[in-house]
Amino acid sequence: MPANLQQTIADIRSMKVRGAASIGIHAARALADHVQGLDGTPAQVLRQARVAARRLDAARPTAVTLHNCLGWVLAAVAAQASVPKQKKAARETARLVGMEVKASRAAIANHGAQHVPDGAVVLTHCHSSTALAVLAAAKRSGKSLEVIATETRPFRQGLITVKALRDEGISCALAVDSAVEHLLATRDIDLVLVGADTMTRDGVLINKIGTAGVAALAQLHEVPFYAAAGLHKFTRQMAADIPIEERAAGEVVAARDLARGARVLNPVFDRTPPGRIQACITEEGLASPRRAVQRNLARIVEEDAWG
Ligand code: RUB
Repeated sequence: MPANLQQTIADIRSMKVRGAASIGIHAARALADHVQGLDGTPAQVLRQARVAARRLDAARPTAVTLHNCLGWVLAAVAAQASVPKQKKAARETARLVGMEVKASRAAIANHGAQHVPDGAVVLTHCHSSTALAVLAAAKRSGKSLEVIATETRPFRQGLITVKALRDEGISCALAVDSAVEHLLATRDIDLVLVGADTMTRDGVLINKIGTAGVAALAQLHEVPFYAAAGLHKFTRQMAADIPIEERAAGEVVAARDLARGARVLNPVFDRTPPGRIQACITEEGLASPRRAVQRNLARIVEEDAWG
């Protein structure tokens, strides 16, 4: 496998590159770079690009942004009748994918910020660049806010979140995941805001493990739960058809600390049903999960590009 492709796959698998949006942008760029080195007829180039895209796609199976961003590059390659045009189209599409994902985040930030009340206390889970963009936009618009970030075991993305919040000058606190119910019960939390790895055809949000539980507890305490999800997070697949990635036991506990013979379960995403989601924050504004799905699916690239 060419070095760049292999390196990108390794970086995604090891979580050096993580978070759905960032994974999608990196993978699209790696695929476009790979296409630059391909030879043969246009059909052969397309075939080799599809093989590379499938390898990249398998690096993290749950976040559909990866699949969509790769699909956009493949569709551009498939549409060209000469190899030089395929290479140019791959390069330009990867660049556009990067720009669109960033523009999507900015649009979501604008809409979302309007729904964060001045003085709000917000609970967030994991590290989502999109959820953070909403909070940063609210802060920049002059609102005061306080954010409680869950630690998000086992990878502890909450530490990235609090660092990013602090860099934005947003007052924040870190809490262990198991404190969520207590915090919802005892603090005046105005809303819960998370990102999205995938939004499925049946309106289900797939996001970092623990999200579904946080949403259930938010519903119990009548705290609105929002998911920031741009176009590239949507898929025609149903939630049950999206595999939930299981990662290594060593991310949870060192082997020496675990009783011999005990197993470790490490599913890293879960499924939040639409009934627990007040709204998705999309590029067009707020919408119910089902409405957001209806709007976005029409724009998602067809699977033909994958062959
Ligand atoms: C990250 C995660 C994030 C989404 C959205 O999981 O679940 O909430 O990817 O992020 P991991 P963004 O750390 O396992 O990749 O808004 O940046 O796309």
